[in-house]
Amino acid sequence: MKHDSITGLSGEFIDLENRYGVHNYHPLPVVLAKGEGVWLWDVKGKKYLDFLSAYSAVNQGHAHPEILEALCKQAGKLTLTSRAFHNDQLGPYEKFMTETFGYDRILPMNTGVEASESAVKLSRKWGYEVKGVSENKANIVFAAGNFWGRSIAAVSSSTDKNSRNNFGPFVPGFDIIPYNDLNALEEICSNNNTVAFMVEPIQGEAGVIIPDNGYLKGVRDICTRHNVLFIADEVQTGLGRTGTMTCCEQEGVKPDLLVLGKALGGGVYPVSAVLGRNDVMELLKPGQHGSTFGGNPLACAVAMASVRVLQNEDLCRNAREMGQIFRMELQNLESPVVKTVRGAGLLNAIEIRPYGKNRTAWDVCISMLKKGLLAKQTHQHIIRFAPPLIINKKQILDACDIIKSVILEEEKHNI
Ligand code: IF1
Repeated sequence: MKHDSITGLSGEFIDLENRYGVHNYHPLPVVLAKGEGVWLWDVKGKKYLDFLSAYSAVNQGHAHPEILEALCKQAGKLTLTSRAFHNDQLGPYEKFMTETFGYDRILPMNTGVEASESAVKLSRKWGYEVKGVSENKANIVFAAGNFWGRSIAAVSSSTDKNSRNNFGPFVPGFDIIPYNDLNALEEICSNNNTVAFMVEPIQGEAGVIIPDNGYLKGVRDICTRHNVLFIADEVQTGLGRTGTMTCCEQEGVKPDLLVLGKALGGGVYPVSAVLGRNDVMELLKPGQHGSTFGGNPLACAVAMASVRVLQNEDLCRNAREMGQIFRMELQNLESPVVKTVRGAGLLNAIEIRPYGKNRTAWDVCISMLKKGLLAKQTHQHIIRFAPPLIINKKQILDACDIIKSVILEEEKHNI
């Protein structure tokens, strides 16, 4: 049975997903077939501006030629050896990454949740073997509203009921404090069993929540004073997304463990990593942690190309400049529909004021889709806008025109 989705597409692709796949997403009704740069095309050839970038995993743009070249060249040589043997890509990659980000060592993983969970494991081990916490008493602190993946450990620290419901029992030794609350952090870090605080410099899934100026500096100071590891989850904010290679550096702050993912794979391959200093990273001995695909030659080649593209094309600067234009354009739009416009670099969001006959961010996303722009709400009333960092001034202005026209139509018809 075929049905037409909102974009008039024959929906056999959607029907197949509905019949044979798990419905753990509610995608916008569009079936994509091609991507290049900031552009996506659906199965009927309609063109869209990509303002999600696969949740910041396509910072370099779709099908970047240099990343594809690295992928194809390495794929034709050697893709996967496992770490049972050495390979000729891992060492050069590890040197490149540790020098680029200023850390002693790197633990190569594949997805963001694996790297985040590896940081949790490293922190517990450090707590017992270096800080001297009694066995099984280590406590790791997270911020309310955090999102670091879908594993049992990740959802054990979640405050989102959808992420947690019916997945218990949960991992013990996790505590939650409010985001952007240094007093709460000070208090919980004075407990000697606290070994780490893992936090996003800007909370992505929570709706692009930006902490007060000085928050990250405060986190750094408190963690240093109480001998607690500061873990920055930069899976979404890192690699140019917020206008710098890491978001933390905007406050001149260096976390003890840096978690990267998403765009490290250049939009073509899952690559993630934990970077840290020797006294933490050297605690992992053979057989104590690992991954079939972690550090594979293909991932290393792709990740080096992905980071080099960010550097060579100065995409951090472009993210700062284009993000500034984006926020300026939308902030000038005095609309009863738009409550706030916020963001850093090209990680931005608008918060829709509840209005009209139960109109939500979903309706705005559908209207933008019809006008050729793809973005997705993170919660009922927040829409995240995260285009590839290669976007140019004309494209960002065209996108703003689409967003503004949709907002004005919502105003006219649905207030
Ligand atoms: C989904 C959210 C974004 C992340 C941060 C670790 C991870 C993520 C800060 C885990 C992953 C993804 C997961 C994806 C949608 C997307 C997402 F809406 F779920 F929360 F971006 F905000 N740290 N975020 O944002 O990385 O294991 O996925 O590689 O699960 O729906 P992963």
